[in-house]
Amino acid sequence: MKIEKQQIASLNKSKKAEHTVQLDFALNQLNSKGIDGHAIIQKIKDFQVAIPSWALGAGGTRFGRFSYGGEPSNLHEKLDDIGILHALTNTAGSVSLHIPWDTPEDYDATKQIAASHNITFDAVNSNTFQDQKDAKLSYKFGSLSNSEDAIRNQAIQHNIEVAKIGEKLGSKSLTVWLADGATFPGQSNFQKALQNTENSLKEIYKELPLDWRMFIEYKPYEPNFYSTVIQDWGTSLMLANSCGDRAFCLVDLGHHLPNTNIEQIVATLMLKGKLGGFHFNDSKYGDDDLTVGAIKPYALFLIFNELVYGMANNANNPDLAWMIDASHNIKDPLEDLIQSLEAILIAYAQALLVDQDTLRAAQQDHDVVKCQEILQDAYRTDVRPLLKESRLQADAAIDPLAVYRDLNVRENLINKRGNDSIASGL
Ligand code: PSV
Ligand code: MN
Repeated sequence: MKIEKQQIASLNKSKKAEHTVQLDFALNQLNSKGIDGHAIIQKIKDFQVAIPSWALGAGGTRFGRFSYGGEPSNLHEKLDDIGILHALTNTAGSVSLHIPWDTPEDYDATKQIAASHNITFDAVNSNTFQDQKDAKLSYKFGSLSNSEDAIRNQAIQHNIEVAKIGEKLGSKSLTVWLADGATFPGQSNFQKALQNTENSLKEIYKELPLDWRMFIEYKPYEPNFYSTVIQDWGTSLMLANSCGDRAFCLVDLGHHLPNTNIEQIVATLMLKGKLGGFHFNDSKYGDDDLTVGAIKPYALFLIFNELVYGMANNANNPDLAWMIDASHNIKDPLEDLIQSLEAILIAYAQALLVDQDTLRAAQQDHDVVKCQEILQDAYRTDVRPLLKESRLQADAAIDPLAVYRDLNVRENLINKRGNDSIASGL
């Protein structure tokens, strides 16, 4: 299914009058504070978030999985779904492939379909957290950290292969996330596991094309419950530094112990020019993979405040690879992704409103009350009319969720693909 611009334009018509009133109000409000709302609209319009190829079907937990119906059962259908998201939102302009779940069979056809939806290929993700069908050796006790040379080597070769696949599609980065660790004390030697991981990552890094980046993702626990080899940002930074200039840390919002100050981590990594990738989701307890902004929207805003500050002040930090990394267990995955994109853009736009100069002056004066007022004034501003306008200007939907429902997208997908098609992934 492909959504035509014309269909969106005609549904936009009914929302236009109300939108114009709300936009005028928002622009005037910003204008009175000396903020150019149009510049913010442009920045929102330019912001693109990669959609992971594994997030277009229903996710699940270890207790079960409930299919959604109409799920894409191959890569091309997944690209079609991202095309729908991009047509509606103008924010989902790239895909992040997980290999081997979504290895292309016909590269030209895959590239053609992606191009027809204006979708580019973002970071490719390797997978050494599962044993693949034809695998000779098992990752049950680790991959890049494994104590056995042959297993480490298999995992290294897989990562190199994933980069080769990405190269054929125009990707420019490889994300490595390891499930390696230990479930029980004494199970593995911490020092040797870390050393093996460092050596393995260096081997992979050495083979990457010179215009590629490597992102090293960290996570404190799960699937191993006692220890994880790359457990935190410090370990990730240490490994990135030892690999070289084109290796960076990747922050996944769900990969922190409760109450971790993620905004401070972001600031630290950007100061050092070492933040490369970012995975969005939200959580209450652990790596819950819930819709970003659903549980802690203020924390998301504070994180974006540091990201915006870093993007303006840390020229040594590269442009970030943004990606949604959530699991859609009970909601329609496409609706959930639309909600995610909205939450991301809201937090981004609010962070753009922060008056950095006044904040700096208030910090210098140790005026703590004023500092808080500045942040909360930005956070409490309704920026949704700016998001709507950015979409309207890009021929996307003023209200993507409403258009999605008005066009009966899910019903159409079910009619075409059936009720029990299953998307690959977790
Ligand atoms: C691991 O929890 C993770 O966040 C990594 O990014 C994986 O690639 C992704 O989820 C999907 O399994
Ligand atoms: Mn992730």
